[in-house]
Amino acid sequence: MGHYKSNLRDIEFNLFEVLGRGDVLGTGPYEEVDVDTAREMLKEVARLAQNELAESFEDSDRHPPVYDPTTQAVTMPESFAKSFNAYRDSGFWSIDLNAELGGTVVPPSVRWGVNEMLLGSNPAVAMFAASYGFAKLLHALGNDEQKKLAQWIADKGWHCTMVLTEPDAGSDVGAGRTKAIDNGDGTWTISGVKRFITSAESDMVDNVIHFVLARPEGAGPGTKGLSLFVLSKYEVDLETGELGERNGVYVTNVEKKMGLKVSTTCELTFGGERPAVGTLLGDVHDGIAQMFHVIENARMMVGTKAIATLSTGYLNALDYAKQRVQGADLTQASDKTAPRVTITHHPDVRRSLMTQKAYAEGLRALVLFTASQQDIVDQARLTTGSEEFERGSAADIASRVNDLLLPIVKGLGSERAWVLLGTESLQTFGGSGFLQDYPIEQYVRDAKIDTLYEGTTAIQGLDFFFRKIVRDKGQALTFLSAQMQEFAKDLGAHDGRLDRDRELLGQGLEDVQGILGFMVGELMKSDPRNGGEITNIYSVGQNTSRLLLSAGDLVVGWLLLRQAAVALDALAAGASGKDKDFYEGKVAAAQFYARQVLPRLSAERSMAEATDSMLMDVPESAF
Ligand code: ST9
Ligand code: FAD
Repeated sequence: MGHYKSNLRDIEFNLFEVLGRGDVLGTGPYEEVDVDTAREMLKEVARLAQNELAESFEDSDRHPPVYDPTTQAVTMPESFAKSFNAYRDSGFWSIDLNAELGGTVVPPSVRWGVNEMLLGSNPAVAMFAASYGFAKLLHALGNDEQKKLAQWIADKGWHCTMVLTEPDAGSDVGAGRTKAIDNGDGTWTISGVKRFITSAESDMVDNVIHFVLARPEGAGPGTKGLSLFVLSKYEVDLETGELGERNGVYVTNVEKKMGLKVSTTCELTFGGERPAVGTLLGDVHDGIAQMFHVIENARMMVGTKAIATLSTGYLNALDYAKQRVQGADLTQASDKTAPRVTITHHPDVRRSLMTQKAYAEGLRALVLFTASQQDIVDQARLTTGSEEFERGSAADIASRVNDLLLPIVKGLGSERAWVLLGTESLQTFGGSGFLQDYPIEQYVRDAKIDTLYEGTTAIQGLDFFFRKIVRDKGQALTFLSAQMQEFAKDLGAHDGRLDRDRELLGQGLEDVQGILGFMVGELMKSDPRNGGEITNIYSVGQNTSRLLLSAGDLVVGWLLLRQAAVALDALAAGASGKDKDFYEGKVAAAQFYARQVLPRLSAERSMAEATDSMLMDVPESAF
């Protein structure tokens, strides 16, 4: 057994008891996988995640990959290669492929349920194995030759990379200077240096396919001037899959990092001894939109990684707390001879554990609810073969809601997970949490990256407000808010047991609407067309991260209370034994969250409404 503790019961509760995925499985495009098969799959992945995948987690942190600058090769820790091969041999990656590439078609919700366990157990395995998703994308967007390459990626398991970042182009991808020159024969020569590229080198497979944003000569500025090129480390005979000549794309450094050390983070140089030659994806210049198919998936992946880590952090902390005896019960504190108790008896430890439980389970609910929106979109795509949905149709709304929730999954998931792992999960262990005897210190180091890559939290906040709310004209937000409002107003249901919490949810919704209202007001005041002053936009910018996190906390509260309602029904129907404990835990977590977390939204609103130009007027030299 390794470090990883899965929460299969809760994943199944979400999928089958709350989200009703039984209605989707075994029918239509998912007819090959029914509920029983999905449950078996999840059970086997949980076993794999707790054993073969988790086994190398610690060793590959202590003995990270070694880069040899003379050969530009990387030697991976043997233990990690073993875990990676165990995943490859398991065949579960086939759920990331489409049917044409030989995949097993499952709804996205089941895929994210599986992914959670993979990401919680050994996130770097999931990163390297993301190549199957790239194959699917290449097959969907590529020309005939690229579709053949996609099949080889799927068959051979070659690694794939997403290549955006440059030394001077991080959040600002549009500042990228990597250049592409048309060779006039269907190929392009790429030159430049990219940095921080995940999975660009290892010794576990014999080829790597890079998906690279570069600017064709003469193309315009910004992201819209970028095109997406596909470059193989080695030339590939598309009929046989045989590898030929080396291409001129070289790993010129591998970064030394705070955590997630076994995931190789590479500097990639295009050109040198040989030219770096590739092809234009789908023969169209639409790079940033094409890359966003990858980015959307990767943002969901990073959020899920963070949440999965918080969940195993909490479960490890819980185990420790149930065994650690320290101090007397608070009611007997003055009696120096009172029996010593396990720390789960102390109110403050209970507060900490319940905070971890509520967030871990609430954030999981957020991932799987978001994935259930993807199910609707995916089903429509597979059934109609079209990417375009009628305005106002179920698929159109689900697609917008998914877009709205993605920055929350990524932004809130990573922020809450990284902070709570440090302030609560590690803290539960006392001084022992600081040691490498337990996995928590590694969780904290490994999870910090989640707030940074795939767009920092600030970028998620900007995306959430400007693109997912303002540009969407609030359609997805209005749809979701109506559902929350309806739930909040359903007083008296379940014998009124959730009434107080529903009211707190209603108040929270009002507070988040208040923050949003303030921001929209400032946005309007910044519009010169209405006689506004452009600098008022700074008051919006001071609050985008706040809005993202506040709206996220609210949605999590709603999802937890929905779960509590399902749990109360199950209890009323006579649940017993372990099930009874599980459902009671659900109700407790939701009520705790509603009472201890949601009221903070009122303070967030007050702080938002107090925003003025003061911060922006402070001279830089005064900082
Ligand atoms: C990284 C990797 O950090 C870390 C981990 C790697 C893990 C391994 C890989 C796993 C991948 C798995 C996936 C497999 C593939 C699956 C495929 C399945 C089929 N949504 O606002 P504008 C587009 S990588 C959609 O003007 P700026 C849109 O086309 C590095 N599209 O932006 C838009 O045009 P329009 C990660 C969006 O001011 C166009 O962009 N780096 C969205 O020019 C321009 O939009 C980052 O994430 C969206 N939300 O540029 C960079 N937003 O408007 C972070 C934009 O006409 N920085 N588009 O529709 C940003 O995101 C910036 O906001 C910016 C700004 C670059 C977009
Ligand atoms: P900057 O963009 O310089 O940001 C610095 C700070 O300024 C941040 O706090 C940011 O939030 C803030 N900031 C910047 N712009 C704004 C703004 N407009 N408004 C408000 N705040 C702002 N990239 C790839 O292309 N492929 C990969 O596979 C990949 N993997 C990575 C793996 C690791 C381990 C790391 C560390 C990075 C990886 N990246 C990858 C790059 C990653 O996506 C970037 O680091 C990230 O997008 C941030 O860019 P930056 O580091 O240049 O920070």
